[in-house]
Amino acid sequence: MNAPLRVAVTGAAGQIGYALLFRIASGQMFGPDQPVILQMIEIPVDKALQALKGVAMELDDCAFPLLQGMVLTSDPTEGFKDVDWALLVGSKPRGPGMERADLLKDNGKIFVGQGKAIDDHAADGCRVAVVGNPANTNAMIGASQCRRIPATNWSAMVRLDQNRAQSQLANKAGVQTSDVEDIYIFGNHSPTMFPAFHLAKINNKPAPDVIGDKAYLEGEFCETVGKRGAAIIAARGASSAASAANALVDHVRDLCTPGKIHSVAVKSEGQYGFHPDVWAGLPVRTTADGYEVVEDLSMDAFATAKIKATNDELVSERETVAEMLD
Ligand code: NAX
Repeated sequence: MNAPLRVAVTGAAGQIGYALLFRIASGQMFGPDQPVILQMIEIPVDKALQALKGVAMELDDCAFPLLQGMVLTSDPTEGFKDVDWALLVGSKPRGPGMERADLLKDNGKIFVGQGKAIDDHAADGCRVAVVGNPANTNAMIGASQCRRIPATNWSAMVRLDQNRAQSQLANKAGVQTSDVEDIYIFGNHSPTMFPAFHLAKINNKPAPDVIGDKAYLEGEFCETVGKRGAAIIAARGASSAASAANALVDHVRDLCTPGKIHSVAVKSEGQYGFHPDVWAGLPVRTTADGYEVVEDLSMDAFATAKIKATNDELVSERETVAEMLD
């Protein structure tokens, strides 16, 4: 058996937390030989901490062989102490009538504090995955606070969008999801994202040839993937939780599996025309010690225009939170 990994999860009593923690503790994120210690962080409010206690009781009741310890806390210093992975799920939801700029700023403050706490207390080499929205910009803010933990150790999740796009293409083509490959998300985790269908393969053939409906791919497909979160809320009366937790399992597992190519929001270095300082969904190849962005994939006029639109949104988010960037 390996030494246990310490894994911090913020927002641990929330709905994604509830769908996530059991999968980490059962070995689905880090593998069947990797024990874990869960360091679960919630806000210092009785209701949240009480709910967190209940989640910990249920984790106990699963008697997971890989779960070697739990920390329940509202103190980021304690929560991030010595962690190898920090999964930043918790954030403030958008309230009725709240402006997007206010949401960006309110959440930005959370990620300033968490970025500093991670830099001060996490293990050397700690890796960070941000789920809490606006995820790309929150990752940018958190990473900007760090001096010890490099920005390349930070990522934000666009994997749910990749999984949604893969499933939509499979449904449209009447094939299994495993028949669909090379579908990647470019840009923001928001309706402006670009699911790059022109690169996808269905049973090793170009997806546009198999689907044979350009208007669908450029219109309904992109819109369905981009607005799937809102459609889930309309249907379920609550936002995506199990699918988001599942996507985070995929995101982290693939970031730990050299050779995997998958969609991750990372700090842009100007690839594909993204502003060099925004955090954009890009196809990355996991390497032995991190990742490299897959470059030089072909972009046609439609793809270039979609990337410009999502880049413009990321640049404007960056401008809104500029004073929080260290
Ligand atoms: P919930 O409201 O169910 O849970 C969030 C939890 O975070 C709450 O228990 C809250 O007390 C806690 N929290 C808030 N601020 C915190 C802080 N500073 N430190 C620790 N805990 C804190 O939301 P849930 O449905 O779990 O969603 C969590 C976040 O994921 C939201 O921001 C949501 O928008 C985002 N999502 C991101 C997705 C992505 O693909 N990147 C998809 C799913 C999801 O919408």
